[in-house]
Amino acid sequence: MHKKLAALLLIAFMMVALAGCGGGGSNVAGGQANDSAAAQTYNWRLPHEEVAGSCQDLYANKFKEIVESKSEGRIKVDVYPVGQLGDSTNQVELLQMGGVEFAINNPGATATIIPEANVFSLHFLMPSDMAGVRKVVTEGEGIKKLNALYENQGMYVLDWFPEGFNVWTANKPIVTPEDMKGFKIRTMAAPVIAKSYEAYGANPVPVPYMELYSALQLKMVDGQVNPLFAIDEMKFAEVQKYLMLSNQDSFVGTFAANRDYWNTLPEDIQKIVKDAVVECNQYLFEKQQELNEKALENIKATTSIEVIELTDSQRDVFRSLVEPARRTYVEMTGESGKEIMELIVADVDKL
Ligand code: 6CS
Repeated sequence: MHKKLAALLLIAFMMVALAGCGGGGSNVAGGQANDSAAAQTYNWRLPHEEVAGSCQDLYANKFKEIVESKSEGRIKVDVYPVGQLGDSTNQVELLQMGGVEFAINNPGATATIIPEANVFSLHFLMPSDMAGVRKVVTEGEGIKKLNALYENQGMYVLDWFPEGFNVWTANKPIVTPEDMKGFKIRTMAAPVIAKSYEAYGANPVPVPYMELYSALQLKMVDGQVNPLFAIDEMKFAEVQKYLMLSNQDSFVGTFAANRDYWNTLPEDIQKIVKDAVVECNQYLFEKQQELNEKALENIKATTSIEVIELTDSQRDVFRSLVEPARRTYVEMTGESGKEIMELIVADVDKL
């Protein structure tokens, strides 16, 4: 209760502070009203939680570059990396409340507000190749339904993009569910992520991303789960002994606007944004592959971590334990979540 109050106060404080550094516009966000619509300028804030050069940062800066150039200076975007405006949960609340115009988040951070977003935390649900994941999150029927739920919550989703497969790092080898028994694994704070690891016998612990390195170093947790690029850039491999290429689920990012602000934008500006997003999605798709490949090479070359590639039959044993998490997901989300999950399963088959 106190924590929630403190978080709301923090967000209210940040919204007041941000009102000073944005465009100083007349409504929710930073659009400045000038004499004519054509002369109107826009100053947008775009926070994300990753470090410079990461997937979300590359996406955000590509977006900035394109919209600033296409609008011939009418749009200015300020990118706030590394959770400068708060951790992923705060960022979602800021976006919902109009404290920022745009933000990059991920379903792990929206899963308590939109339980259906937990669908991406279900293991072995999405395709086993990134091109397939990209198709499901950009062209599928399931994602359309999910986007409508984001819109009900004040967020207008513009894009989803894959950032790579999630893999495990640990202080011991993990190749069977037996190895997970009692294992303290740091996960994002989403109920279905926790349930998935509990089904393997592990003890999931939520820790903010920015505090994870020290939590691993101080052995407050035994391991964690993230894509390779994050493990490399956040230096988690320095403080872990084993890296398991487990690929049980994929990490996807969400690029969204504050819904009410989005609805105030004229069509030509919305078009610049929508066109930019198509380019950013293609750009990031290539970049995430490059970043994740290079990350693995770099981790091998610069740390003593032992890399273990799980075999198909080892992954199948984990796959056989996914039912409790799927049940929890359906219990939490009811018909709407069930429908989204079934649509995604159908999308996977079709796409
Ligand atoms: O594990 C996390 O919390 C985070 N992981 C990534 C790859 N991006 C941001 C996110 O919050």
